[in-house]
Amino acid sequence: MRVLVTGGAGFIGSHIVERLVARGDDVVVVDDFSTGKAENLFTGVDLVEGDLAEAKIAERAVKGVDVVCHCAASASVAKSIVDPVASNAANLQAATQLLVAARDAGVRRVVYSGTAAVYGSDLGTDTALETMREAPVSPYGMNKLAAEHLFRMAPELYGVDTACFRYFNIYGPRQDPTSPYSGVISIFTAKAIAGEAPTIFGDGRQSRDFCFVGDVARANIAALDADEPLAGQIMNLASGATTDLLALWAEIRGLCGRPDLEAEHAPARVGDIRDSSADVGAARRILGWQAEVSLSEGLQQTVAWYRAPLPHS
Ligand code: UD2
Repeated sequence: MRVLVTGGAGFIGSHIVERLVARGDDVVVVDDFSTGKAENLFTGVDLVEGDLAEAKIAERAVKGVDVVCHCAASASVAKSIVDPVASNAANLQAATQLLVAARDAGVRRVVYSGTAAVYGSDLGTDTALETMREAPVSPYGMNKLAAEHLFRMAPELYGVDTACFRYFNIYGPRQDPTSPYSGVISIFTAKAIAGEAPTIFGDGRQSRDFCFVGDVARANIAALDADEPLAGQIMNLASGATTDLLALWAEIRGLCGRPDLEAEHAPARVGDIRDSSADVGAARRILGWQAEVSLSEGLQQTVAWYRAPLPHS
């Protein structure tokens, strides 16, 4: 099977590529290296370098391809607020261009990496269910929701089967800790290893559903492999368990051998949501998928990788 992974040099995309290569699929990656990294590429994988929002890049990428995992995105909420035009291009225009190219090339299925940001901040303490009304509060969430709608319509309009994931807080090896908006686990781990105090925004009692990247890659493969049409169905991808930041930091500093390292506290981030939890029934019903890696197991693997990033080929 020839599989295109858009954003395949990025954090989540590279984990999908790793699994596809391991089982002998023919893989092509399209990446513009805006956040992807050359060291995340695997040997034996074809590369199309460029911006998927350009028709000729999308057309080259889908040539001869059976199925697609669409992971390419500009994933920063904060950056999208500063530059909504760039977010629109990376998150919506690129998706549209990809879908048109996929339709014209006779691609069988596209699996879309969407986001929990589509739910917005008015969930309160409710558990996010795919049927709830979406209310994004950033250009990022809005663009990702619009692209999700497009992929939901694609089976009907274009005869391209699709599945739409909504990722919660994904973490694991290869997540870049260097931006202030990097995932909190990558930041806390890098800080603990360096013996530096991280900053906890707010009282640290806010909670998130953290899901290990290997589980996310496995869900993508299950969607690629599904025998039945997936017909644009939406599925939260999350572990089904939540943790607050104080407990998270306690676990990470322990694993890093810094049990006494105290975090600094700063005011809560503007727009930060208090609690984020996911209903995980849809992915189980549709794909038979559920998260398998517990937070402590995933954190161990993550800490080990940040201590000694493994080269791969
Ligand atoms: C996640 C997604 C985001 C969007 C959003 C939707 C990630 C990395 N981001 O944002 O793309 O989908 O969910 O709701 O998955 N924090 C600290 N100290 C730090 C960094 C973060 O206290 O140095 C806090 C932060 O204020 C927040 C929590 O940790 O309360 C998680 O932050 P995050 O940036 O990892 O993810 P989140 O949930 O804001």
